[in-house]
Amino acid sequence: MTATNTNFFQPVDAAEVPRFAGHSTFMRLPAVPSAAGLDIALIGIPWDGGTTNRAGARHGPREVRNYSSLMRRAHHVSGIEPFSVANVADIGDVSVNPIDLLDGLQRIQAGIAAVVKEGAIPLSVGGDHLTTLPVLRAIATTGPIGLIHFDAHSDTNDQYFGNNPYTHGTPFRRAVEEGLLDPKRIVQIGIRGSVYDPGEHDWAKNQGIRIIYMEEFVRRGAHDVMEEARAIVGDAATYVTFDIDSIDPSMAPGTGTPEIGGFSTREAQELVRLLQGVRIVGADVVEVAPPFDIGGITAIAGATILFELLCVIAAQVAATR
Ligand SMILES: [Mn+2]
Repeated sequence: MTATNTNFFQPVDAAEVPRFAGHSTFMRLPAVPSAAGLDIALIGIPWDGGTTNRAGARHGPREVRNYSSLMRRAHHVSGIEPFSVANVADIGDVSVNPIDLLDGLQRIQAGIAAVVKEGAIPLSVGGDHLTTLPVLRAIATTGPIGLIHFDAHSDTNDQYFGNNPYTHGTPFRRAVEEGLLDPKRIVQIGIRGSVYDPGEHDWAKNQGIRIIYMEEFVRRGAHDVMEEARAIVGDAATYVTFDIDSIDPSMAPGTGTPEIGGFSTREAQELVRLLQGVRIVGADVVEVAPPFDIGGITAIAGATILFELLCVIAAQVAATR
């Protein structure tokens, strides 16, 4: 399955050029102008216009690029060499509009649609969680897809501040309403924290969305939970979204809406590795907010989860080539 191709883009080797030198790109890969010829396109979505509390995720892509210089060529557990079995590069950031929400959503959708059109799998870094909605609009063009969603919050609320339907607390409700996601193929893992109302998750549950609260994860463990998650999404097209606030704020404080009692970074890595076998058509890491980070630990977590996702998707590319 390791059909390696020496024409694929390769990261700068840290044994030749130190990590702190050179251009800052995802995984130290070349920056290319489009997704043409790529299997997996790494792309930034520097937009936090849907943030309801602490803003700053617009700065996420740049900091994740910076700390992704810590990633190396191969995964130490799976043995996957993502840059040898898949052609991967950094295609830059999508166009955004920080002062117009609806135009911002349209620009993000157009940016991801350009990736999909080239046949590449978009692996993006937000941005707040509302960015996942236009990404899904660009990907789920032929019918609803499945979703594996790591988060402290369900993000299935309806309206905020009056009649505003678009915030980072509403993307998955909108995506179900728009027919982008099949609610019976959605699983949310790590949900926790106080709620606006005891019935806050009733809408999601009534749609058939499976919510695995943090307390259930702690009881069952990663293997059992991910076995169920893989069964829920089955063999069909599935998106994976990783909100960095699913990780405990002691390990990922730089985020908009921190909730204690979260995953350790080690648990998060294990969960992502257990995605192996899921048919992933796109994935993201969202809500890294550098203004609230300390020593870059949240950006390191975001960059490492991005690498974990990349390795799982690259293995899938290699297996289906
Ligand atoms: Mn979220």
